[in-house]
Amino acid sequence: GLPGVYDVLPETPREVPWFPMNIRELDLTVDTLDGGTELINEDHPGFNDPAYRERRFEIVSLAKAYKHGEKLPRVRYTEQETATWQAVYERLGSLHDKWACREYREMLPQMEKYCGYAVNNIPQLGDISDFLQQRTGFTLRPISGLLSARDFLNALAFRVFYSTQYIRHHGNPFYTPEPDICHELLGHVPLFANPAFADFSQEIGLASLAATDEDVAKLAAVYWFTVEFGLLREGEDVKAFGAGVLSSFGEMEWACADVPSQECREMGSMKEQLKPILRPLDPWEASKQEYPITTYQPVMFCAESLEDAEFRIAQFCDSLTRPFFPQYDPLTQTIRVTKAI
Ligand code: HBI
Ligand code: FE
Repeated sequence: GLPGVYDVLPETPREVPWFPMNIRELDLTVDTLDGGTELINEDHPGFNDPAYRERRFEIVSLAKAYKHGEKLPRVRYTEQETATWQAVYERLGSLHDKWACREYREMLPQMEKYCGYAVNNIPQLGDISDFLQQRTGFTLRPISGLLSARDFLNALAFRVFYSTQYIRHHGNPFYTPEPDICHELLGHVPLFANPAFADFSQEIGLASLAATDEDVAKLAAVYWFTVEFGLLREGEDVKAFGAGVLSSFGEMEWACADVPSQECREMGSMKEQLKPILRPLDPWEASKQEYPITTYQPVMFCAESLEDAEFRIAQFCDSLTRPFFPQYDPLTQTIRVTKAI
Protein backbone atom coordinates (compact mmCIF):
# COMPACT_ATOMS: atom_id res chain seq x y z
CA GLY A 1 0.00 0.00 0.00
CA LEU A 2 0.94 3.66 -0.33
CA PRO A 3 1.04 6.21 2.46
CA GLY A 4 -2.18 8.16 2.73
CA VAL A 5 -4.44 5.54 1.23
CA TYR A 6 -5.29 3.56 4.34
CA ASP A 7 -8.80 3.07 5.64
CA VAL A 8 -9.40 2.35 9.30
CA LEU A 9 -11.60 -0.69 9.62
CA PRO A 10 -13.99 -1.16 12.53
CA GLU A 11 -13.60 -4.92 12.33
CA THR A 12 -11.24 -7.38 10.73
CA PRO A 13 -12.52 -7.97 7.21
CA ARG A 14 -12.25 -11.76 7.11
CA GLU A 15 -11.45 -14.75 9.26
CA VAL A 16 -7.88 -14.68 10.45
CA PRO A 17 -6.21 -16.53 13.32
CA TRP A 18 -6.99 -14.97 16.70
CA PHE A 19 -4.52 -12.42 17.99
CA PRO A 20 -4.40 -10.12 21.01
CA MET A 21 -5.64 -6.60 20.22
CA ASN A 22 -4.97 -5.15 23.67
CA ILE A 23 -2.00 -5.80 25.95
CA ARG A 24 -4.43 -7.13 28.60
CA GLU A 25 -5.45 -9.87 26.21
CA LEU A 26 -2.04 -11.45 26.74
CA ASP A 27 -3.72 -12.77 29.91
CA LEU A 28 -5.64 -15.11 27.60
CA THR A 29 -2.44 -16.78 26.39
CA VAL A 30 -2.08 -19.54 28.94
CA ASP A 31 -1.62 -22.73 26.92
CA THR A 32 1.93 -24.02 26.99
CA LEU A 33 3.17 -26.78 24.74
CA ASP A 34 4.08 -29.14 27.59
CA GLY A 35 0.55 -30.37 28.26
CA GLY A 36 0.82 -29.66 31.99
CA THR A 37 4.04 -31.62 32.61
CA GLU A 38 5.92 -28.36 33.31
CA LEU A 39 8.33 -29.64 30.65
CA ILE A 40 9.75 -32.27 32.94
CA ASN A 41 9.85 -35.62 31.13
CA GLU A 42 12.15 -38.65 31.57
CA ASP A 43 15.10 -36.91 29.89
CA HIS A 44 14.93 -33.91 32.20
CA PRO A 45 17.70 -33.71 34.85
CA GLY A 46 15.01 -32.95 37.46
CA PHE A 47 12.74 -35.87 36.56
CA ASN A 48 13.69 -37.99 39.59
CA ASP A 49 14.00 -35.14 42.07
CA PRO A 50 10.68 -34.53 43.88
CA ALA A 51 12.03 -31.44 45.70
CA TYR A 52 13.00 -29.86 42.38
CA ARG A 53 9.62 -30.67 40.87
CA GLU A 54 7.80 -29.17 43.83
CA ARG A 55 9.84 -25.99 43.64
CA ARG A 56 9.27 -25.80 39.91
CA PHE A 57 5.53 -26.14 40.50
CA GLU A 58 5.64 -23.32 43.04
CA ILE A 59 7.40 -20.93 40.62
CA VAL A 60 5.32 -21.75 37.52
CA SER A 61 2.16 -21.27 39.60
CA LEU A 62 3.16 -17.63 40.10
CA ALA A 63 3.41 -17.21 36.32
CA LYS A 64 0.07 -18.91 35.74
CA ALA A 65 -1.69 -16.62 38.22
CA TYR A 66 -0.12 -13.43 36.83
CA LYS A 67 -2.40 -10.81 35.25
CA HIS A 68 -1.39 -7.76 33.23
CA GLY A 69 -0.80 -4.70 35.39
CA GLU A 70 0.10 -6.60 38.54
CA LYS A 71 3.53 -6.30 40.09
CA LEU A 72 5.78 -9.05 38.76
CA PRO A 73 6.13 -11.83 41.32
CA ARG A 74 9.34 -11.75 43.36
CA VAL A 75 10.95 -15.08 44.10
CA ARG A 76 13.14 -15.70 47.12
CA TYR A 77 15.71 -18.02 45.56
CA THR A 78 17.39 -20.66 47.71
CA GLU A 79 21.12 -20.97 48.31
CA GLN A 80 21.19 -23.98 46.06
CA GLU A 81 19.49 -22.07 43.25
CA THR A 82 21.83 -19.13 43.69
CA ALA A 83 24.83 -21.47 43.55
CA THR A 84 23.58 -22.77 40.17
CA TRP A 85 23.23 -19.18 38.95
CA GLN A 86 26.72 -18.36 40.21
CA ALA A 87 28.29 -21.29 38.35
CA VAL A 88 26.61 -20.22 35.12
CA TYR A 89 27.33 -16.50 35.64
CA GLU A 90 31.03 -17.03 36.24
CA ARG A 91 31.58 -19.47 33.44
CA LEU A 92 29.68 -17.43 30.86
CA GLY A 93 31.21 -14.13 32.02
CA SER A 94 34.71 -14.99 30.88
CA LEU A 95 33.38 -16.14 27.50
CA HIS A 96 31.30 -12.98 27.04
CA ASP A 97 34.48 -10.91 27.38
CA LYS A 98 35.77 -12.70 24.30
CA TRP A 99 32.71 -13.47 22.22
CA ALA A 100 29.68 -11.36 23.14
CA CYS A 101 28.94 -8.42 20.83
CA ARG A 102 29.91 -4.95 22.01
CA GLU A 103 26.29 -3.94 22.74
CA TYR A 104 25.95 -6.88 25.14
CA ARG A 105 29.31 -6.29 26.82
CA GLU A 106 28.48 -2.63 27.36
CA MET A 107 25.06 -3.40 28.78
CA LEU A 108 26.11 -5.92 31.41
CA PRO A 109 27.64 -3.35 33.82
CA GLN A 110 24.33 -1.48 33.68
CA MET A 111 22.41 -4.66 34.44
CA GLU A 112 24.69 -5.04 37.46
CA LYS A 113 24.19 -1.43 38.50
CA TYR A 114 20.41 -1.18 38.02
CA CYS A 115 18.93 -4.68 37.92
CA GLY A 116 20.66 -6.69 40.62
CA TYR A 117 22.87 -8.77 38.33
CA ALA A 118 25.67 -10.26 40.46
CA VAL A 119 27.42 -13.59 40.89
CA ASN A 120 25.64 -14.18 44.19
CA ASN A 121 22.17 -12.87 43.31
CA ILE A 122 19.51 -14.03 40.88
CA PRO A 123 17.92 -10.81 39.63
CA GLN A 124 14.15 -10.23 39.92
CA LEU A 125 12.04 -9.97 36.76
CA GLY A 126 10.28 -6.86 38.11
CA ASP A 127 13.51 -4.88 38.49
CA ILE A 128 14.63 -5.85 35.00
CA SER A 129 11.24 -5.07 33.48
CA ASP A 130 11.25 -1.56 35.04
CA PHE A 131 14.73 -0.93 33.66
CA LEU A 132 13.93 -2.14 30.14
CA GLN A 133 10.71 -0.15 30.15
CA GLN A 134 12.69 3.03 30.62
CA ARG A 135 15.26 2.13 27.96
CA THR A 136 13.23 0.78 25.06
CA GLY A 137 9.67 0.29 26.33
CA PHE A 138 10.12 -3.48 26.54
CA THR A 139 8.62 -5.25 29.54
CA LEU A 140 8.80 -8.81 30.83
CA ARG A 141 5.90 -11.13 31.58
CA PRO A 142 6.36 -14.33 33.56
CA ILE A 143 5.49 -17.56 31.75
CA SER A 144 5.28 -21.14 32.96
CA GLY A 145 6.90 -22.80 29.95
CA LEU A 146 7.11 -22.96 26.16
CA LEU A 147 4.34 -21.30 24.17
CA SER A 148 3.40 -21.90 20.56
CA ALA A 149 5.51 -19.83 18.17
CA ARG A 150 2.42 -17.74 17.32
CA ASP A 151 1.57 -16.88 20.94
CA PHE A 152 5.19 -16.23 21.80
CA LEU A 153 5.82 -13.94 18.81
CA ASN A 154 2.45 -12.12 19.11
CA ALA A 155 3.51 -10.65 22.49
CA LEU A 156 6.59 -9.07 20.92
CA ALA A 157 4.21 -6.80 18.97
CA PHE A 158 3.39 -5.20 22.36
CA ARG A 159 7.10 -5.07 23.26
CA VAL A 160 6.44 -7.79 25.79
CA PHE A 161 8.91 -10.64 26.29
CA TYR A 162 7.79 -13.84 28.02
CA SER A 163 10.34 -14.95 30.58
CA THR A 164 10.55 -18.11 32.64
CA GLN A 165 11.43 -17.58 36.29
CA TYR A 166 12.56 -21.02 37.48
CA ILE A 167 16.16 -22.21 37.29
CA ARG A 168 17.65 -25.38 35.77
CA HIS A 169 18.45 -28.42 37.94
CA HIS A 170 21.49 -27.97 40.20
CA GLY A 171 22.89 -31.38 39.21
CA ASN A 172 24.00 -30.01 35.86
CA PRO A 173 24.39 -26.21 35.87
CA PHE A 174 25.78 -26.13 32.34
CA TYR A 175 22.95 -27.94 30.67
CA THR A 176 19.25 -27.21 30.26
CA PRO A 177 16.86 -28.70 27.72
CA GLU A 178 14.49 -25.72 28.02
CA PRO A 179 14.52 -22.00 28.66
CA ASP A 180 15.21 -21.09 32.31
CA ILE A 181 16.05 -17.88 34.13
CA CYS A 182 19.76 -18.16 33.23
CA HIS A 183 18.89 -18.35 29.54
CA GLU A 184 16.43 -15.45 29.76
CA LEU A 185 18.53 -13.12 31.90
CA LEU A 186 22.01 -13.85 30.58
CA GLY A 187 20.95 -14.60 27.01
CA HIS A 188 18.00 -12.39 26.13
CA VAL A 189 17.52 -9.54 28.55
CA PRO A 190 20.56 -7.24 28.07
CA LEU A 191 19.90 -6.70 24.36
CA PHE A 192 16.26 -5.73 24.87
CA ALA A 193 17.76 -2.50 26.24
CA ASN A 194 19.22 -1.85 22.75
CA PRO A 195 16.90 0.22 20.49
CA ALA A 196 17.70 -1.53 17.18
CA PHE A 197 17.31 -4.97 18.75
CA ALA A 198 14.07 -3.97 20.50
CA ASP A 199 12.68 -2.57 17.25
CA PHE A 200 13.32 -5.62 15.12
CA SER A 201 11.98 -7.89 17.83
CA GLN A 202 8.75 -5.91 17.76
CA GLU A 203 8.73 -5.98 13.92
CA ILE A 204 8.75 -9.77 14.01
CA GLY A 205 5.95 -9.66 16.55
CA LEU A 206 3.78 -7.30 14.50
CA ALA A 207 4.31 -9.43 11.40
CA SER A 208 3.12 -12.50 13.31
CA LEU A 209 -0.30 -11.01 14.20
CA ALA A 210 -3.01 -12.74 12.17
CA ALA A 211 -0.30 -14.25 9.95
CA THR A 212 -0.88 -17.59 8.23
CA ASP A 213 0.68 -20.66 9.86
CA GLU A 214 3.18 -20.71 7.02
CA ASP A 215 4.28 -17.13 7.68
CA VAL A 216 4.45 -17.76 11.45
CA ALA A 217 6.85 -20.64 10.71
CA LYS A 218 8.97 -18.30 8.58
CA LEU A 219 9.00 -15.65 11.29
CA ALA A 220 9.88 -18.25 13.93
CA ALA A 221 12.88 -19.22 11.77
CA VAL A 222 13.96 -15.58 11.38
CA TYR A 223 13.59 -15.19 15.16
CA TRP A 224 15.63 -18.36 15.65
CA PHE A 225 18.52 -17.21 13.44
CA THR A 226 18.62 -13.71 14.95
CA VAL A 227 17.21 -13.34 18.47
CA GLU A 228 18.24 -16.90 19.44
CA PHE A 229 21.32 -17.69 17.33
CA GLY A 230 22.28 -14.42 15.67
CA LEU A 231 25.91 -13.46 15.06
CA LEU A 232 27.41 -10.21 13.87
CA ARG A 233 30.73 -8.96 12.54
CA GLU A 234 32.98 -6.76 14.60
CA GLY A 235 35.94 -5.97 12.36
CA GLU A 236 37.59 -9.30 11.68
CA ASP A 237 35.73 -11.09 14.46
CA VAL A 238 32.43 -12.90 14.66
CA LYS A 239 30.51 -12.05 17.84
CA ALA A 240 27.30 -13.35 19.36
CA PHE A 241 24.06 -11.47 19.88
CA GLY A 242 21.64 -14.43 19.93
CA ALA A 243 20.50 -15.60 23.37
CA GLY A 244 21.00 -19.30 22.63
CA VAL A 245 24.66 -18.54 21.91
CA LEU A 246 25.19 -16.04 24.74
CA SER A 247 23.70 -18.36 27.37
CA SER A 248 25.60 -21.51 26.39
CA PHE A 249 29.37 -21.85 26.69
CA GLY A 250 29.39 -24.72 24.17
CA GLU A 251 27.38 -22.89 21.52
CA MET A 252 29.49 -19.77 22.03
CA GLU A 253 32.73 -21.62 21.30
CA TRP A 254 31.12 -23.46 18.39
CA ALA A 255 29.83 -20.22 16.84
CA CYS A 256 32.66 -17.78 17.60
CA ALA A 257 35.96 -19.66 17.99
CA ASP A 258 38.31 -19.73 15.01
CA VAL A 259 38.71 -23.47 15.62
CA PRO A 260 36.12 -25.07 17.94
CA SER A 261 37.76 -27.78 20.07
CA GLN A 262 37.04 -31.46 19.55
CA GLU A 263 35.49 -31.56 23.05
CA CYS A 264 33.17 -28.72 22.13
CA ARG A 265 32.08 -30.35 18.90
CA GLU A 266 31.35 -33.65 20.61
CA MET A 267 29.27 -31.92 23.24
CA GLY A 268 27.07 -30.48 20.47
CA SER A 269 26.95 -33.73 18.46
CA MET A 270 28.94 -32.21 15.59
CA LYS A 271 31.08 -35.13 14.48
CA GLU A 272 31.67 -34.44 10.81
CA GLN A 273 31.48 -30.67 10.75
CA LEU A 274 34.40 -28.59 12.07
CA LYS A 275 32.68 -25.19 12.21
CA PRO A 276 29.26 -23.72 11.51
CA ILE A 277 28.62 -22.55 7.96
CA LEU A 278 28.25 -18.77 8.29
CA ARG A 279 25.95 -17.02 5.84
CA PRO A 280 25.39 -13.27 5.60
CA LEU A 281 22.07 -12.44 7.26
CA ASP A 282 19.34 -12.65 4.65
CA PRO A 283 15.93 -13.04 6.33
CA TRP A 284 14.41 -14.61 3.20
CA GLU A 285 17.05 -17.34 3.32
CA ALA A 286 16.86 -17.65 7.10
CA SER A 287 13.07 -18.00 6.93
CA LYS A 288 13.48 -21.15 4.82
CA GLN A 289 16.53 -22.60 6.56
CA GLU A 290 15.91 -25.76 8.58
CA TYR A 291 17.41 -25.96 12.05
CA PRO A 292 18.00 -28.68 14.63
CA ILE A 293 16.98 -27.99 18.23
CA THR A 294 19.02 -30.67 20.02
CA THR A 295 22.48 -30.25 18.41
CA TYR A 296 24.55 -27.17 17.65
CA GLN A 297 23.56 -25.16 14.59
CA PRO A 298 25.20 -26.40 11.37
CA VAL A 299 24.25 -23.16 9.59
CA MET A 300 24.23 -19.71 11.17
CA PHE A 301 23.64 -16.18 9.91
CA CYS A 302 25.92 -13.23 10.46
CA ALA A 303 24.70 -9.60 10.32
CA GLU A 304 26.93 -6.57 9.78
CA SER A 305 25.50 -4.96 12.92
CA LEU A 306 22.28 -4.83 14.95
CA GLU A 307 21.16 -1.86 12.83
CA ASP A 308 21.85 -3.92 9.69
CA ALA A 309 19.75 -6.75 11.14
CA GLU A 310 16.95 -4.31 11.94
CA PHE A 311 16.90 -2.91 8.39
CA ARG A 312 16.82 -6.33 6.76
CA ILE A 313 14.23 -7.78 9.11
CA ALA A 314 11.96 -4.76 8.64
CA GLN A 315 12.13 -5.25 4.87
CA PHE A 316 11.35 -8.93 5.22
CA CYS A 317 8.39 -8.29 7.52
CA ASP A 318 7.02 -5.69 5.11
CA SER A 319 7.15 -8.25 2.31
CA LEU A 320 4.71 -10.60 4.06
CA THR A 321 1.15 -9.85 3.04
CA ARG A 322 -2.05 -9.88 5.08
CA PRO A 323 -5.48 -8.37 4.51
CA PHE A 324 -4.52 -5.49 6.82
CA PHE A 325 -1.55 -3.90 8.57
CA PRO A 326 -1.46 -4.20 12.35
CA GLN A 327 0.31 -1.30 14.06
CA TYR A 328 0.99 -0.84 17.75
CA ASP A 329 -0.24 2.27 19.53
CA PRO A 330 1.94 2.57 22.64
CA LEU A 331 -0.37 5.21 24.19
CA THR A 332 -3.31 2.84 24.45
CA GLN A 333 -1.26 -0.36 24.28
CA THR A 334 -3.52 -1.66 21.56
CA ILE A 335 -3.15 -2.89 18.01
CA ARG A 336 -4.66 -0.70 15.32
CA VAL A 337 -5.77 -2.42 12.22
CA THR A 338 -5.54 -0.46 8.99
CA LYS A 339 -6.34 -1.79 5.55
CA ALA A 340 -4.29 -1.18 2.45
CA ILE A 341 -6.54 -0.23 -0.46
N1 HBI B 1 8.07 -20.02 24.45
N2 HBI B 1 8.32 -19.41 26.66
C1 HBI B 1 8.83 -19.51 25.44
N3 HBI B 1 10.10 -19.12 25.20
C2 HBI B 1 10.66 -19.18 23.95
O1 HBI B 1 11.82 -18.79 23.77
C3 HBI B 1 9.88 -19.71 22.89
C4 HBI B 1 8.57 -20.12 23.19
N4 HBI B 1 7.81 -20.63 22.21
C5 HBI B 1 8.24 -20.71 20.85
C6 HBI B 1 9.64 -20.29 20.63
N5 HBI B 1 10.37 -19.80 21.61
C7 HBI B 1 10.24 -20.46 19.26
O2 HBI B 1 9.38 -21.17 18.41
C8 HBI B 1 10.57 -19.15 18.57
O3 HBI B 1 11.20 -19.45 17.35
C9 HBI B 1 9.38 -18.31 18.30
FE1 FE C 1 15.33 -18.01 24.10
